[in-house]
Amino acid sequence: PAQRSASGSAADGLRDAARRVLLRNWTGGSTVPSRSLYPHQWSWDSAFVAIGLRHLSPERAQRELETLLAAQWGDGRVPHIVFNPAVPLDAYFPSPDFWRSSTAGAAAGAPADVETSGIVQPPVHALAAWLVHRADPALSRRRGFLRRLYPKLVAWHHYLTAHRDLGRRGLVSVVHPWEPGMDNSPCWDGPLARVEPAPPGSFRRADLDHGSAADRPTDLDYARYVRLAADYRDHGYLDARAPHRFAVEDPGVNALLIASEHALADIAEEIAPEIAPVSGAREELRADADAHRRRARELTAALVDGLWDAEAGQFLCFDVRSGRPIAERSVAGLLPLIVPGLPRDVVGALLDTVRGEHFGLGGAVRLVPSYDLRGHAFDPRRYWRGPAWFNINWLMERGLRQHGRTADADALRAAVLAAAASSDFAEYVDPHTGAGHGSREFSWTAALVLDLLH
Ligand code: 9WN
Repeated sequence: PAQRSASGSAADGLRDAARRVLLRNWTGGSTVPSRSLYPHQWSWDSAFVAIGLRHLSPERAQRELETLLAAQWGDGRVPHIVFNPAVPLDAYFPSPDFWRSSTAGAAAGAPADVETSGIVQPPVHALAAWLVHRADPALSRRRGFLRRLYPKLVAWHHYLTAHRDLGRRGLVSVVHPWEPGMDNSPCWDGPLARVEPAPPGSFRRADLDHGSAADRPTDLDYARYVRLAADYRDHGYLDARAPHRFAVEDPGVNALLIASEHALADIAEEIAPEIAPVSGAREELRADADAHRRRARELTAALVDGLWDAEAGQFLCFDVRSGRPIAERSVAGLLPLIVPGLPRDVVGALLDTVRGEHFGLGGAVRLVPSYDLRGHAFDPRRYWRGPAWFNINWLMERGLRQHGRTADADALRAAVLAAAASSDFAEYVDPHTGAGHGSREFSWTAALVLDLLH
């Protein structure tokens, strides 16, 4: 009993600390990922934040997603950053004067009253909206939360499937390394090598004011990120016109889209009796759960056909420009574990791979690394080239639990909580030592701790 109360009070302490981070990082309508490094609203961060915030304030969790979706473009895209006009331009690069969304993005339907980036991030939002609803269904119904969000989420998925199937293989492509949220994954090294870097003096990296250079992408990476984003902008952010020299099908992005498509089916079932007609929304829109489930099955089949590598025992990224798979093991290739209805042999192989020598869960490491422990580019501290990230580990925990790996899921949950507690809610940690890197008091780390403690 003494031990139980000791761990009980440790959990209470951690819960309080996580709450304090989320309260401090709340700016009135949304949450910044980090007060110092990322002082605006980020797309997939907000989805993960909402998943934790629902335990603290279901209303704030709803508003987090509503604020993000208020900046949605006319073509359905949800921008990866929504800029706070009160923050000085030099606090984060690239700033609104680089993206110039309200003017350069006008043809793609960028909003006129708010500045955003022009690229996207993984579509975790419908999954987050469904989880937020379930935290307080009465409040959600009273506020018309799902009814208002549903058409926007449908338009978001439609943007991805209609404008971003660049490989014409029924999968979504990302067109910039910032889009899959794993900026400098070794998977992008090959496709990025074909991109002409922007001149070194043509931009100033604000991230190095806050983060150690050894923990961040290199200057050469940044020069290529800038070139790709500027090319997209200079073509009006129109996918039919932009050269998209970088185009990759990422299994993580597609897996999250599928999980979110299943969530859209749940949402459609929930609102079906009240949705017809949706005031203010496109008139033809009806909540159709079956259509969402069908689309989820089609995407799952395309994911397995297009990205599964039986020999590797995991999914691989596919370089649309070269027409070849990318021979690097990113943790993105394990994220399909969260997808319902994967073939049995695929699930079995993924579960072996996560515990095998490349990801080492339960052996060499207690948290799943972002990249192959044995990979030639593995670096335990450099961002997405090895460190363990909390959002990814939250997804892996969910995947393990969904497939009945309860002991592995419990151990991973305990390791996530311990690493968050000892690192002051770090942005990412060394997968071997658990030492914190990047920014501290990081919002999704705190939010997902709250969710796991719940
Ligand atoms: C670029 C905000 C974001 C995360 C990404 C992470 C990092 C930005 C950056 O921070 O990317 O979008 O400036 O490095 O890679 O996953 O959403 O937390």
